[in-house]
Amino acid sequence: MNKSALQRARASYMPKVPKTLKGIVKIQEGEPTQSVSDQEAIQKLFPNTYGMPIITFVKGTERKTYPPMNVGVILSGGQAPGGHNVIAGLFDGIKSINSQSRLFGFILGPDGLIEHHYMELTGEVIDEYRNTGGFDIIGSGRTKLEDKDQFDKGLVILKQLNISALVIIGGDDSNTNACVLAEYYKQIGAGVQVIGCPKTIDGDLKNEMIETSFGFDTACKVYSEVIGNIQRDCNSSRKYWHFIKLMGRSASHIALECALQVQPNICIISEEVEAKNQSLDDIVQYIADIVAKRAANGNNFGIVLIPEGVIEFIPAMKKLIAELNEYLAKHDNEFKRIKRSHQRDYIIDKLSPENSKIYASLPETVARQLTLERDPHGNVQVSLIETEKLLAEMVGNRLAEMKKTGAYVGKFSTQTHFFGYEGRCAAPSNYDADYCYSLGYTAASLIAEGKTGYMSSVRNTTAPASEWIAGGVPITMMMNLERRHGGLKPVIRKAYVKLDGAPFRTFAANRDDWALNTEYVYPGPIQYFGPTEVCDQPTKTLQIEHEEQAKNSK
Ligand code: FBP
Repeated sequence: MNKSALQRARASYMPKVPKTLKGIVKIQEGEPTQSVSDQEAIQKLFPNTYGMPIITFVKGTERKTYPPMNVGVILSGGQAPGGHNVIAGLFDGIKSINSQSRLFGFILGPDGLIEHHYMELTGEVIDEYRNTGGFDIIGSGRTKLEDKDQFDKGLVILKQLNISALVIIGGDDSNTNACVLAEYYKQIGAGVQVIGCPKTIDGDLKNEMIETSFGFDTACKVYSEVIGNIQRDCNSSRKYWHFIKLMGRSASHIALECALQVQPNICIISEEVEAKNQSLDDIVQYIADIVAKRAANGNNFGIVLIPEGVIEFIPAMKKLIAELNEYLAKHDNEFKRIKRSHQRDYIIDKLSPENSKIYASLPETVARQLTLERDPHGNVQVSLIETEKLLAEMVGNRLAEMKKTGAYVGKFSTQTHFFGYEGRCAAPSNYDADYCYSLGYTAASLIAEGKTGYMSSVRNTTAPASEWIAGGVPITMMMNLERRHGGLKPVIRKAYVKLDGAPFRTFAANRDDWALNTEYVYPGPIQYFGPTEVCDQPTKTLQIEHEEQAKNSK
């Protein structure tokens, strides 16, 4: 494999780990736990894995011996920086527990388990991937592991390879399924433990015990670097408004974190849009008013950050999308027979008056995206809707109207961007390299202690890594019942931006100032070598949350 100079130097980086994971480790078990809600129902669904205690690993004195273990690992869902280090930590962890242990990777996500595609991850393979971005060591996939038939097929290969524990590295859905699998294998006495690891750049797999999902730190730093570069360009030529859409399928954690890092003129937060029942028109007017105010001060430039999922948080758009989904699911063939140039009018004619009016007001391109791009479940793929172009165009139209009444005097030229894939496979920051390695190493200790249905957890991560707290959280503890595909299902509760949380409040307290005054911060690229205050900083979100917790606990 050809490597860049940085890759070669970075390969020898030794991730920092909690001091309790070094040397002799002892397990400490807390009180029995409960799910976040719907306790009775969740307990019924998970009789074998419900109510287990939270686990913390502490320094031990007595060296125990463990038999060798064969462990399987799966990468599930979207890529996130640091996945390779979870696998490296897991490998080093099981080897330190017993040097005869072996690690097998299932290829291209859960499909690898079901279809029996795997490879042994030897020391030689692992060394090629230490501290690198991407999931390419074994690849990832989005197949959902949720049927008994899949579980049984998987068990055949697990038994063949003598694998006694499976580690699933994934987001909220994949970890929910990991728990269902753990419960099933325990119930049938399969002799296979299942451990989850919290992954997603979206940052929406977090709770009291899981501070952050891995990859969020690096992805946000990559986006903030390029947004900062654009801000500087923007402040140099002073002639463009940049509309920047940021990945994050649903929750706005990425947009909020980037806003805290770069201090843009505008950042839309989907959760606030929903809470205030805002319409598309309200968002357009909000942006147009700021553009007009800046123009009045002679500033015909600025930066707008838009979370990827905002469209679905606009209550009226949500209703429109729901009606479109349902209508097109039933009349797909008929719709496809309509001439392209007549499709828009066809839809306007078929929708309810309220939704028809909204649909008719959308620019041609977005109206088309709403009807054409559908996922395998028949839903509009909101991530493909070019919200940044939609808003830039609609704000331009609004400003033209305002110009007529004298409410706006200025020039409005736009550039649009979408940052998502650029950050998902970046080389992990020190934070993610350390955090991921520790998560993998912790998973190995959970396996050695015979645990199943747990998520690997590493906390206190705003402190130096040596002080981090490693352990395990029962996955059932994070669950509640949610309506999915028409029925109630047990799922890990997704974490959205809390409007009363300290990170959002910090943003809200500053945004009017950032809107009118140009207060840009230019974070620059992630640094891998250098002083700790440059290389090891966690996200602003995490820092602000921890500062508030510390204040409240005084
Ligand atoms: P995960 O939740 O699986 O980690 O994926 C997150 C994400 O990166 C979203 O931010 C984005 O909307 C989506 O994946 C894109 O999916 P795909 O890689 O299938 O295009």
